[in-house]
Amino acid sequence: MIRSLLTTALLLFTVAAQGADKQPPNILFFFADDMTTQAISAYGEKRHLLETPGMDRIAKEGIRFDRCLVTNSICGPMRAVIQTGKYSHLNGFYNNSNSRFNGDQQTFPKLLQKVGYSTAIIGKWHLETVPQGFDYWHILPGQGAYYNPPMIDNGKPVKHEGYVTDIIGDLTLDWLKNRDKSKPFMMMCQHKAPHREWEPALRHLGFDKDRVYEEPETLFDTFEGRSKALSDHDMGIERTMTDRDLKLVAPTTLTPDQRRYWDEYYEPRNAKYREAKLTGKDLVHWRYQRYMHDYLACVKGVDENISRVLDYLDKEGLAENTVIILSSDQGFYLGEHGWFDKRWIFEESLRTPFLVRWPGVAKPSTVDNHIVSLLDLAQTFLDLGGAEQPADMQGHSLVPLFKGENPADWRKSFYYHYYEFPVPHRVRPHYGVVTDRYKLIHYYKPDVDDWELLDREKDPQETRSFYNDPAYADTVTELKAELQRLRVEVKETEDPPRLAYGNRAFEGEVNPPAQPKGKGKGKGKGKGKKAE
Ligand code: SGN
Ligand code: CA
Repeated sequence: MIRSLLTTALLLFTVAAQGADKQPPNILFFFADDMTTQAISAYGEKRHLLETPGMDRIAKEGIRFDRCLVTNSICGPMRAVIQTGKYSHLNGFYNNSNSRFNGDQQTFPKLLQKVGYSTAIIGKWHLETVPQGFDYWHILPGQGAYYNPPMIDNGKPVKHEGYVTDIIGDLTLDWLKNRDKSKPFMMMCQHKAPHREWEPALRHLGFDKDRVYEEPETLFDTFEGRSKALSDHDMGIERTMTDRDLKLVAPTTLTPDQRRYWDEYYEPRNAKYREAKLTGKDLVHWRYQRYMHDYLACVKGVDENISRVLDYLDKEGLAENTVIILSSDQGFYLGEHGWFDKRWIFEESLRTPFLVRWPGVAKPSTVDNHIVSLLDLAQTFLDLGGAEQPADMQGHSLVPLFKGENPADWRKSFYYHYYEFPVPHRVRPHYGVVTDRYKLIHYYKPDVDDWELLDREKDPQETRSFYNDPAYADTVTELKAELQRLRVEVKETEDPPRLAYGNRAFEGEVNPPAQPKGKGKGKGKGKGKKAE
């Protein structure tokens, strides 16, 4: 109680210090699911896969962080890390298969509410239990659907018509327009796209005019000399992609009108594909092209909806006092190592996009190379809001970096731990230490006990392990000591827990009850819209 009075007093003091008319900054957090740096033009991907003017605008008017890392490269777990500012072993949410978020624990939105913020979350939540700490929540149950998605509006099941990314954009704008204007806001606008099965807005089908995308150099990685953990994966373009992924069958959620539009684009192309009877590498080449069209079209939808919201902030004079942060729950493989999906400690899925705009504070067109993490977000949000940062949170506020400072004691190494196995994708649990140059990795169960050392300077594609190379013996010794130091620091000193294997499907409380046929339609705000 005393603490909360003190924080309120601090907030009032901050308001006074900034001038009576200036509130603490609003925070607008754009989040996407599985959106990787290779798909954002501001990150300068060699393959030039897509133009993203909306996101690029944030980078141009602010800071592009080049080494924002995740602690556990998968969806639910990273969302729990963001809520709590704690690693999975302390917040209790290890994996998508068996975990449920304990919403009674300390989270940043609850603490922001206490210092007078209005808080909202719209879009993908994926933490199974009911969101806490939000004045307004309007979320997708579970993974959500791309077309005509059911959603849950503050506990009430609703059915929207249209395309999920546009609906989340609309709901975000509606909330911004109707919010309590006497308070600063913290809005989490969380897109489902571009998550598998990468289903684009109908208006974006064929957006690339059948362009042929350059392939990554490691599309046919053989994993020679690597742990069995890698070669035994189940996330390959060749091995794992399904007819649904490849749009050889249509989703069941389309209306008949939408389905006609869909077939018009895919059917002639699919007919050609069937005729060609591709096998081996030719089949992988074809699948890669189809994957790129669909994934990138989904990102294009996200980009357009970010632009819409940025334009609204400009129009309303809100841009000036709103900190924009854009990120994703992890990176993603766009064919590197022959993969899609995420999970690994390797660069494409360890690193996640992180763009920040803070007019008048963050210097435009800056690139920052500090090792930062989504683990830092809770404290960053609290710091921005003038709230106290609880001592048991495990990150660091990024506000000094936003201001262009270069703290001498900033982290030089980072601890990572992934747990989910065997389904989906058969990626064996592993933990490790990451520095600017190296990664030391331990794949520890159930049927492997392998170490690898990666040297990004010598081998940027991460196709070799130097662990058994005598020239690296000292490096291995030093990194093992650093790994142990970090495990003590983050309080994961026990042997990794033996989590139950298996993929129990969850029916969380936030999943709406099944609706009788013909009922519950058209109740949502996206009513009457086409999925385009
Ligand atoms: C689904 C996907 C997987 C994906 C997980 C986790 N299969 O199971 O490919 O790895 O979600 O994704 S799908 O065929 O149902 O799309 S996450 O973003 O929630 O972590
Ligand atoms: Ca994800």
